[in-house]
Amino acid sequence: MDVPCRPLVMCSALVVFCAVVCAVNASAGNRQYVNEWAVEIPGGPAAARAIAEDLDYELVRQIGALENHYLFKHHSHPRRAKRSAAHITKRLSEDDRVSWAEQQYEKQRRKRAPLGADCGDCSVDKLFDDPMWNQQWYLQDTRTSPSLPKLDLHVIPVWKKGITGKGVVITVLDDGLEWNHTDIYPNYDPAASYDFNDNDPDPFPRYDSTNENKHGTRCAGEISMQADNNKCGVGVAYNSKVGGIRMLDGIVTDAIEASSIGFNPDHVDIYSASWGPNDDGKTVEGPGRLAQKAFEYGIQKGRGGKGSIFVWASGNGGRQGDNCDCDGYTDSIYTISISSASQQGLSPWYAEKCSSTLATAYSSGDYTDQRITSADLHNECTETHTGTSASAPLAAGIFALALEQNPDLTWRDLQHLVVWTSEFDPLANNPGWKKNGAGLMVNSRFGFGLLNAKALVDLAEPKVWKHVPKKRQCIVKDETFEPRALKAAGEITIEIPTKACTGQDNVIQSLEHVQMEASIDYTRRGDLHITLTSPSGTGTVLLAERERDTSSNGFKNWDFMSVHTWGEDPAGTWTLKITDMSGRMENEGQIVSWKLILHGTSEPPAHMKTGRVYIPYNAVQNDRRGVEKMEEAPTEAQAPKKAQPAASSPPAGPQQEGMPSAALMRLLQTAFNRQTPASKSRPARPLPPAGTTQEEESASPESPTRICTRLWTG
Ligand SMILES: *[C@@H]1O[C@H](CO)[C@@H](O)[C@H](O)[C@H]1NC(C)=O
Ligand SMILES: *[C@@H]1O[C@H](CO)[C@@H](O)[C@H](O)[C@H]1NC(C)=O
Ligand SMILES: [Ca+2]
Ligand SMILES: [Ca+2]
Ligand SMILES: [Ca+2]
Repeated sequence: MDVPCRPLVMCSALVVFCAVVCAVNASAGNRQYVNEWAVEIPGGPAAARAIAEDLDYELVRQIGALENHYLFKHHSHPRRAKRSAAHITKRLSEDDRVSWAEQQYEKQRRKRAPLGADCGDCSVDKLFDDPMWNQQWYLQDTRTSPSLPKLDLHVIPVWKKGITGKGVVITVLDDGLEWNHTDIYPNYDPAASYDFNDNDPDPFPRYDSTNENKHGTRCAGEISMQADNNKCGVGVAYNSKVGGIRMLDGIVTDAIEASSIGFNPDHVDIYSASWGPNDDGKTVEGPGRLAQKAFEYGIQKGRGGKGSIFVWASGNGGRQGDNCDCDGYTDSIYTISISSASQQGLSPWYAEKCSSTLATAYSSGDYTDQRITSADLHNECTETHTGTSASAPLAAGIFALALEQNPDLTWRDLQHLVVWTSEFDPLANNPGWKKNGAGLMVNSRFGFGLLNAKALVDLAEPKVWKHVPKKRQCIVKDETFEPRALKAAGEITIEIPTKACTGQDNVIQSLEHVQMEASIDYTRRGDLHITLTSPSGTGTVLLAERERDTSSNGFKNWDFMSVHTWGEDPAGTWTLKITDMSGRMENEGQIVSWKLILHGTSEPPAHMKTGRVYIPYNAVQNDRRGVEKMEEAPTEAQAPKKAQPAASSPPAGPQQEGMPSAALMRLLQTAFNRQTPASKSRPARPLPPAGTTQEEESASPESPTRICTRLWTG
């Protein structure tokens, strides 16, 4: 079997081999076709059965929630083939009863988890008896002094209000769920679960010697581990219901993705996905036709019409120079794309940058940083869950808390809540922050910042929250546009004046997402750099260079998506700029077409009528155990922040550089926590050399294979 190259293989010794061999692009030539066809049959199930019988197929099932879409398995075609069976597809499509058919092929999908070494614990209060609660630094305040920077996601105050995820259903789209794990079982929801790899209702993972399929169970545990049961740790939404969709342990096709994304959308509230196209730094891939339809269906019909919540890990390709702008799942306006920050409040080595990331949750960082605690296969526990894989479920858990507080939130309400309550301050010591024209701090590493569960849930309170106004869409294009040539060292600037559909129903005065749909031919795709500047002057990188992307395939109607201009008034002149600074003078190409799609509302949402106020995160009241309040001592750690231009920087202001003294404080905090007497069994590990924590861009990269091997053996 071709095990080393299955998309499921995680960062292991095999990666060395895999990095070379698996780096196929998604071009048709490399496809592995399977004996399954997705078929659209307007006549419904009876017609589907009849066609299947007539043409020698097994009717496997409807594809997710997509009416009239069915999965057929051919009886006499091989399970896998290099070539597509065009004659079979043709016969199907030419049947009068069929409106569309496509043979399914394998998609390269990777779990977003670099493997990690062991990590010890730190001593904190005993709110729960769970043995690993002490290690859950991202859920409770483990500071030993109020002068240290506050880290946690501010969840405890929400729990203290009695909000713990009750009545909210989350499913984890992954490699299975060990549902009888004793820290998960009481919250397990079979109605939110299915196995699309084996086509049965039981998502139990396949065990093997390397525990390859632990990922889904770990992600689910973060959300819904039981509290106070003396087992493992505590889930963010420990009274929510959690299910698993097993879909990564086998060949992933468009039909399987769509079935998973669209699974039981009237029952499931939140879908958490910590996987995506290869993070190899050279893939450009988005949802196929069916997966895209499944997203649209979920948004329109899911949760009784309020819209399914799709939470997506932004990707782990940082060290491969990858960039989530090229991942159509994180880049979708329908997904809430979540990135990671380390315990030191820094962007970790694996994180990707892009303009579609909405917010951030904690995860692993350098060696010395603590990681994420969860349930693990074989009824065990782990304290070493890592990567953006670990961040997305934390976010999903926080969103479950918001949905318990206010079940009427729409998918757009939730995105607005995230934008409006995420915190800049705990991540302020990173470069790349800018203030947009609506006064929102935003960064392509973190979106609008670190999730603040309490602020989000408080704002979602039904008596406070007003649904955001109806969504409008205004498309701006230039009918007279002629393709324009682009060369190395050249630059194309396209000015796009717009009234944002003023005078029409769909006038937009307050932006949500912006999409730039473009087709670009270029001899070396990875050398392109694309920016979009809004009328308010917010400059957004829509595409950054990717050294490994040597493809000459360009972009075909690719939707570059940005949230950076959220809340701005889009009327005025936008500027699209495409450059190539690679110095490779042989490069050439053209921009063939473009279309600017503005999403937003005709009036500003109620909560935005007064501006966003940013406060230092330490001043966010600490409710540890609900009794003590941290006094707010002015400290060295805060001092430099006050001096930062952050809150008053002009739109699209210059990047801020790291603040060594605060970074140092974080380092000290980490060191200090580790030296407390209660810390157990932590193998002595040196702190990273000074400097590595200050600026992650310079603390860079061994080759990916080296880091993987090192972590594997470490
Ligand atoms: C990928 O696509 C390019 C064309 O863009 C092609 O030359 C190449 O053979 C394909 N396969 C791999 C493995 O790169
Ligand atoms: C869960 O189910 C598996 C497979 O049936 C079994 O081997 C395991 O012992 C069960 N675990 C628990 C905690 O019951
Ligand atoms: Ca099964
Ligand atoms: Ca527990
Ligand atoms: Ca990626």
